[in-house]
Amino acid sequence: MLSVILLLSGCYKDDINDLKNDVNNLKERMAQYENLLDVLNKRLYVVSYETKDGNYVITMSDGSKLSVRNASSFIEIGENGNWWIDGIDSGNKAIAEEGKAPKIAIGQNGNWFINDEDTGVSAAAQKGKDAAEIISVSITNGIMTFTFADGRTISIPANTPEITLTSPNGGFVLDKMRWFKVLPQIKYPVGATYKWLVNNEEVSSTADLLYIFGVAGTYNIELIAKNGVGEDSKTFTVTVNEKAYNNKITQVFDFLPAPGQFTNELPNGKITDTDETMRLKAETALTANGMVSLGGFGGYIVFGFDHTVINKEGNDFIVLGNAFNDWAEPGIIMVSYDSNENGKPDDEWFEIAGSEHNKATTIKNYEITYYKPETEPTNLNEPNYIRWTDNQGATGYLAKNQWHRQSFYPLWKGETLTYKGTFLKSNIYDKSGVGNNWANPAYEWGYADNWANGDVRAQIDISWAVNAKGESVKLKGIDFVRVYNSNRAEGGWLGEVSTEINGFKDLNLP
Ligand SMILES: [Ca+2]
Ligand SMILES: [Ca+2]
Ligand SMILES: [Ca+2]
Ligand SMILES: [Ca+2]
Repeated sequence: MLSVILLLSGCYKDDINDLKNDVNNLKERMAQYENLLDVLNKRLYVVSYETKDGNYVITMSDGSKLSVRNASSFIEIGENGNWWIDGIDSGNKAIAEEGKAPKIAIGQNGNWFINDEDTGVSAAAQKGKDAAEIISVSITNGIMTFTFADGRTISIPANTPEITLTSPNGGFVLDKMRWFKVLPQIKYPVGATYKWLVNNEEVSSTADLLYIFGVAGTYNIELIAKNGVGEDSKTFTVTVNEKAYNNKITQVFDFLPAPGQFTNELPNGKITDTDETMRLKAETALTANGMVSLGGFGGYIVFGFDHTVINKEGNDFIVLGNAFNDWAEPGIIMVSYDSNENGKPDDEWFEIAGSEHNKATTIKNYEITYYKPETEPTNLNEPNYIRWTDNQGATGYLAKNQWHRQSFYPLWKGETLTYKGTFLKSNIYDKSGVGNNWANPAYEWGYADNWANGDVRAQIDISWAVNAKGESVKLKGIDFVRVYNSNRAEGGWLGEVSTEINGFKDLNLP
């Protein structure tokens, strides 16, 4: 190759000397790049460095020495974690997934190649640009950075991540179906990836572990932290004890029905009641397998259990209601877990996205306001009973019906009540055609008080949960459930569509 160039050039001696010098320069530069590449590819780390005759001599973890004086083309790890070449994002990740180091090489055309792909960036010196001197070497957070006179830098991981994890003598002990949280301290976390193994099965890829054991036993846990330099790991054991739980609602945190024919009846409500006495009444009813009604659109309840409901493969729970053939009163189910560990439902909520979630007729962020009637009507079937307006520009009245003589408006509340949520278009229709037999067929799946409790379509999979942005989330378990009525509809003498709740069944428990 060289001889061909020399023969073709066939020029004066000076030119040939210049050319020789150029070639020698190129060779030197290439040798320096080869050294750098070697370091990057082998994922070595720096043990020491010194300055010698204007060069930086860096001793690597395998004992090899790297001498760097200047460079005119360089590689660094950018803030986005990609390899950057001469200030250009190559689009290739520097921190390899699955622990596989990216392959970096100079190709036959003189360009940088990453994972056998030509980046189109020349590794050779750029014309008219002087080679820059290294002016400083620093180590911060396990990253060694060489800074050149022109401000450019090369960064190399200098340390393996180090895990510090304090586990009690004899390991961790807890009951089954409880959150297990481990927050290790990581020294040199830059660019580190994590792997948590429970009995050799990978369960998490975050630095912290949030896990829940469904079955009693002894478990081996391992955390592996890895970066380009190397890896550290820690192992410990967790003893999970057997424990008997109640398969039912054990706590009601919040209860506010919307106006409806069972409001003030299921449970009983009086003008002297408060939010707290009503919460307690709902809790008393539901912990004794009684029933509460949520009233018209938006009426809600928030409840919890004496254990965490695990998201296992397939369906996980049923919110029990009183749906029967052709009479569904679908409630939207929200779920949450106690991420701040205070035992209260003040954490992020996720909606169980049932069969209606993405339908064109579904209205997200629906709001309805009900107005307290000034007096109770003398007509026992007063059609213009409780006025409502919504944020879609609609208005109307909830009708009174003779089967329920009490006030339909929550007696312990003020002049107006506003409820928010996702509005689902009701399936209600007049089956008889003459107004004496109404049907509200169930939605396909994913709601409360929709299918009969024994029907598999009443079962809920926690994996259907979505966040406020509508993105699917894979929760490991839930501690809290919120149900609200999703329909604003009336079926003649049957009254308004109002979700009933009379319990909860965790499909993990007997
Ligand atoms: Ca599941
Ligand atoms: Ca909480
Ligand atoms: Ca009802
Ligand atoms: Ca019902």
